Amino acid sequence: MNRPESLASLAASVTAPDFVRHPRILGWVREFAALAKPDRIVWCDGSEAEYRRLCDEMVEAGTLTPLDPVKRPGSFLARSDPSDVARVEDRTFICSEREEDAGPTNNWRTPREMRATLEGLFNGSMRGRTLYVVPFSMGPLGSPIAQIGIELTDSPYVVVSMKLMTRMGKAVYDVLGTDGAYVPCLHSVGAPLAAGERDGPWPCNPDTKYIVHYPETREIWSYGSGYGGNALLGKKCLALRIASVMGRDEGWLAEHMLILGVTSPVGDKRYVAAAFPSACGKTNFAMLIPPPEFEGWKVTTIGDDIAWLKPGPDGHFRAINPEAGYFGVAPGTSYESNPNAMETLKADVIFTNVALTDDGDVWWEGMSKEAPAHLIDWQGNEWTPADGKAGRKAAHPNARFTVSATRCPSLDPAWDDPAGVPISAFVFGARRSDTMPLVVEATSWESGVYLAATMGSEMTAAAFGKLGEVRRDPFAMLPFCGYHVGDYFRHWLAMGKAVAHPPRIFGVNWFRKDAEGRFVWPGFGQNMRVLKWIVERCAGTAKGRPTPLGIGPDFDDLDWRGLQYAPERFAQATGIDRAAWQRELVAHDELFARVGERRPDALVSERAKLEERLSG
Ligand code: TSX
Ligand code: MN
Repeated sequence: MNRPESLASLAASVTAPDFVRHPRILGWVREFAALAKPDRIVWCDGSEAEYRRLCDEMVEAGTLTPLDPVKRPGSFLARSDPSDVARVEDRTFICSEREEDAGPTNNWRTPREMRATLEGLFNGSMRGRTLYVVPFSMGPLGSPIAQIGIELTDSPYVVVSMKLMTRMGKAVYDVLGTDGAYVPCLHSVGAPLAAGERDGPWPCNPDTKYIVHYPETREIWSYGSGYGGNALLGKKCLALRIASVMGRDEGWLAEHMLILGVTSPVGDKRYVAAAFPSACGKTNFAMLIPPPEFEGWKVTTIGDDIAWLKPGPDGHFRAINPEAGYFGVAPGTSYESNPNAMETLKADVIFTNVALTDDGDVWWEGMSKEAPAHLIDWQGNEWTPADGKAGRKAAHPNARFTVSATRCPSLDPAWDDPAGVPISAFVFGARRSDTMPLVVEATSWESGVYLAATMGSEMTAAAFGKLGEVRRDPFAMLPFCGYHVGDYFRHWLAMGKAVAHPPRIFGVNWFRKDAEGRFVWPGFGQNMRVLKWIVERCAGTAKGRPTPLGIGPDFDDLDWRGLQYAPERFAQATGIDRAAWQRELVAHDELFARVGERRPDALVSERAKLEERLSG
């Protein structure tokens, strides 16, 4: 951004408050302000007063609707522009110097070309708006595993969302001191206001969107969208795409994983990190409540989406949740599927694109069996159950809640521990009606990496590919890996040797179906039976038997107290269909062909061993 002429005019007028003692940050803000030309600059301090003031201003502007202060205290509804409802994967770019470093699964442009394009778009993009300077820590403040980012944005919705989702505020500048490292994040909704022009409730750019990552210089530039993963740059952009590159370079892991704690009745506590693609109920699993028969067993939540793991001094991976809140899919969330989430959502929530009830509360598909007799839908239109029967949804299927983790009843006491928690097991799950058994333990680190690399999930929405089709999603990282996926597999293989005690690796599948198309596993809280087997395998106290896919439990190896579950049903949930697995191996080959030359030989060898075991 070399624009000395504009710099000269605006730069001098930009000053930082006392809590910013970092000349590079001031220089960067000055430079970007000279380009984007906001009407004013606000240096956010992260205070409650600031949060309330911004919410009030957004109510005034029509961006937020306050919900009923008794039914949903401290909560708001936002309706996005109907064109700005999800991440935009085809507009997401990894701009490494060389195309081969972005790999076959990412969109790529040269940094030079992309910078020129975006500097053109950012030029004047904040006219009539406020530029907010948002300091945030991904992970506990000052943790050796945490990273700091600063987002410059013209969206107050982004500021309040960052307050809920990250450790946001002036304490970040104390960690940075006068010269600390941070990830610079630029964000504009791309909707400048002409003099006197009235703003809409959800400004964005309907025609032009770019979500851009520069992995070598660790920068993020986002233009045109105000929505979630496109605009809250700490989450998918920093904590996954940029952090995955940092992890590769520095010897750690940034993963699309929940982290949960399991405590046994005798107080043995273990932590599990688990990766699932979308539509597998990741948040539900992170907040699982054990069935009543599992008295004394407790599941606690560290995080529901992202895990950062570094080799610890004790030879175990130590993990933190870089986030401080949940940005979860609302539809399908209910007291049946996730009571802890429902309790979390009782107050201090920003809902986006859910339906509004007549009494000032929210509703979404799956919250209750019966829909209310009358609603305002996510686009602000009248809605009755007849519209639902005609296929019009009251809430957008990707409607979201944004809420602080501190509201979650199952929040783990160590969730904010700067040292992180030791991880005993990695779990990889996906939605498969066939092939993948209920649970299997990999017999080696390499076979576990193969299992994770070849993960595939059946699509439940037509958003990506066809309904029911299997979409390969290695490590659930396909849209989130900031570099070549073959190098990512190589990094995982190497990380097994970076610690004396690597976690055991498991595969799970809650979604097997029988010949009639019915789910064979009850799922939800009953998954505790599988989780118990997993942590007891780690402790060395649970039995299992070798199968072609790894170690699997026999019927008697799981705890069935309180559940009538026939051994025949269990056989359906765990059986290995060799013909289906032959087709699966072909699909693995297609994936590895796509990965190309950089696929590690160790995975080719794992594939050969798997085929041999399946035909043996
Ligand atoms: O979240 C889910 N989990 C994980 C919970 C800890 N879901 C919802 C997925 C959509 C996001 C599940 N759906 C799970 C599951 O374990 N299992 C299923 C499939 C299923 C659906 C309904 C039933 C059973 C299984 N109903 C009855 O058995 C009555
Ligand atoms: Mn996610």
